[in-house]
Amino acid sequence: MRNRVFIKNLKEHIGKEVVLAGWVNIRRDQGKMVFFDFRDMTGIVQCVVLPSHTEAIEKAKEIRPEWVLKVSGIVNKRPEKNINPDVQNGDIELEVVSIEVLSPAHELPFDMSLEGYNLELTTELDNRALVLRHPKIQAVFKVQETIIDSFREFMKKNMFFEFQAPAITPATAEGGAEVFQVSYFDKKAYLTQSPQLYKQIVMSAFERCFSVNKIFRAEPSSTTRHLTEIVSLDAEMSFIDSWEDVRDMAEETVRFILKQVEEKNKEHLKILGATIPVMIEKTPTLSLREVQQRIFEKFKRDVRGEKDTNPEDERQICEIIKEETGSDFVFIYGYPTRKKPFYVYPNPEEPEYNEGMDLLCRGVEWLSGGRRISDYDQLMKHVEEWKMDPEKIKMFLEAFKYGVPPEGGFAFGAERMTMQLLGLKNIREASMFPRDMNRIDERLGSDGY
Ligand code: AMO
Repeated sequence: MRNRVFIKNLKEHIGKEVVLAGWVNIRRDQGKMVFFDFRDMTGIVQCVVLPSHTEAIEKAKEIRPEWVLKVSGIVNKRPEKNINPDVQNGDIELEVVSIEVLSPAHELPFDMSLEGYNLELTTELDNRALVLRHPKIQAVFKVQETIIDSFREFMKKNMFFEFQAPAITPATAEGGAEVFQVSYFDKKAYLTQSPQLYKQIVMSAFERCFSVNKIFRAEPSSTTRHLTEIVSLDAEMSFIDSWEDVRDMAEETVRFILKQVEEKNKEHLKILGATIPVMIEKTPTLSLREVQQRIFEKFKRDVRGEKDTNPEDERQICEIIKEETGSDFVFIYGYPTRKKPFYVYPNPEEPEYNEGMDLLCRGVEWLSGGRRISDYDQLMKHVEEWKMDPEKIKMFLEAFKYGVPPEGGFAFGAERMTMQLLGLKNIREASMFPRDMNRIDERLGSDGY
């Protein structure tokens, strides 16, 4: 649309006539005048229609929330007594000269105003197409956009090479049964659980690599922290001295992301009432056994000897660390070697424990990673012990046959990060079109075409 002015730039046009295009938020009739709040992707402005503009006032009396309009009007400073310093454009208003209706809207099924909006999650997700217009919902995804952008930015700053990981794979990288099989001509194939094996191959050629990709987990349970389709932020780096180099890179990645969100999403954090998690200078790092001991001492709950943490452990260790250090984050390392995938590096001094790690934030796991086995013979030994068929991962093994430096990497789930950073109660709130056991957008099926 030629001549269109964006609402955020209105102040540059005081005293002049401009053309705006957008949606009606709310309309208020006051005697002979009509007021309405008008929004586009850049903000909101109050419009006032005076009775002297006879055609415009006729139209203004018809318009309803979500009608799409093209509006011409003069940008005026508001009289002193009408200034509202708490809202965008609170010191100006648009005196409407003419209104063109581009698209009327049906009556809304629920209150979409900032204050009145209060939907159950299920209703919210069932009405995603409309609800996406609400500023609180938009704020979540604007923050998520910053998280993903900043991950990419930080990786590139640190010379990681971005590659595109395949979504259809013949192997199940993380093992286990949580995979979706796809019907792929006459072959067996799966939706990728993780780009793990590919990122290690790419690292062996490019030293450092990362990918932003979809991963799929056929999680049979319906929890507040699991989705079946996830945006995974994956990184892999070589020439490490120890798994701690990987941990430090992960920590600096998070620090950068938090800083970017804090700077770029001030308004979004405010509207959601969210506070950025606290990352202290050095994030506390505990072994799994230390974590279990600390939980035992503090809560008298004995999980010592368990092979992994459960959600209760994760909540409790975060509570302990927060109380002691102020940190909302904690790294846990040293899991039982046989409980993790074959590629994880065993601690040479204590091979029954590995150099794998997780990062928890506010009681929930954000990231997994660690050092990997880079020695071909050791890898082959694990392949055998894990009872894997070397023929089936030949392409992966090939990379390691020809010289690979000590290496490691990590992966974050973008939705988990968004959820914990914003203090959302359910991971579905952090996914625009969430997929879980019960939800797959039936209302978008194309079978009926
Ligand atoms: P892992 O399986 O722990 O590790 O996954 C890494 C991160 O992805 C996110 N995540 C999930 N988020 C929502 N719903 C799920 N069902 C789900 N599953 C995983 C979490 C988790 O921390 N290959 C390793 C990573 C590596 O070692 O580099 C892996 O996939 O935030």
